[in-house]
Amino acid sequence: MNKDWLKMMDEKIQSWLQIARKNALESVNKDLKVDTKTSRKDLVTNVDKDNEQFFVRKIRENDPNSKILGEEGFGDKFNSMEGHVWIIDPIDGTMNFVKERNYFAIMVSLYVDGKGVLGYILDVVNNDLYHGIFGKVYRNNELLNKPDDIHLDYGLMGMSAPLLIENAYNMQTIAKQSEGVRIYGSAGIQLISVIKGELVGYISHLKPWDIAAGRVMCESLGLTVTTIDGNKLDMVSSETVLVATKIAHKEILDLVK
Ligand code: 2AM
Ligand code: CA
Ligand code: CA
Ligand code: CA
Repeated sequence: MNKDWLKMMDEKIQSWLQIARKNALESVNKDLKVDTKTSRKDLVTNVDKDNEQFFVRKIRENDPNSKILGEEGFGDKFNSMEGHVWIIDPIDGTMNFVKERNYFAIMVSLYVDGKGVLGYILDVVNNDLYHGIFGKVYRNNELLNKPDDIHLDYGLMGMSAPLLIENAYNMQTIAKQSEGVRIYGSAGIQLISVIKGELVGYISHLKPWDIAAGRVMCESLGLTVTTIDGNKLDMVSSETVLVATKIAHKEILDLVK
């Protein structure tokens, strides 16, 4: 992997994220068009589509032989992680974006032969960029330390509402064992909290674009990222994902049914 090329791409991605951020903040106050996808709880806006098309165009200009996986379908169709694979979530937390105008993120990552090499989560409203490159993780330009390897019973646990309500995988027992549960409605914002050590972990049913950028950073920080069965993520399937400190990850796997 060419370090200079990655450094150059890092600068470009950061500038594209700022353009996508501006688009989101401007549109939310004037011309937001909201549609439903699979259900009334599954929304898409013109900003999700515009931002994804923008990233796809920029990536094709800069890395023409790569494959692109984007939530809104402007990328490519494939099922192998061979070569350069860019993964885009143009607005993560679309429901929050529409209803709260806060707590949403823009996420981009690059995997090379299945290994995460670049990962970006931009907390749009706070303009806080978390990014992983060369095995290190930064909040804006500040290097982040590894979070403490804490136990489940001394940590706040991030979850998704449907899993907790349905008690899928014995989720309510995991919730009770933790110090408390937090549900933010954006995988990206939840993963930022895990990266910062505010949450001991996070469990949600996720698509590759929900976890791709966060995974790069979590693994660099010594956190464990697997499926809820403890298996490796393949980054092309939809999975129930478990991210946690090393110790809590083991404790949670023991509670999963
Ligand atoms: P999204 O906003 O990019 O769709 C809470 O809804 C979190 O789960 C968000 O990060 C959301 O990402 C993600 N998510 C994944 N699948 C979803 C679905 N079918 N409906 C709503 N949110 C989904
Ligand atoms: Ca969506
Ligand atoms: Ca998402
Ligand atoms: Ca999205």
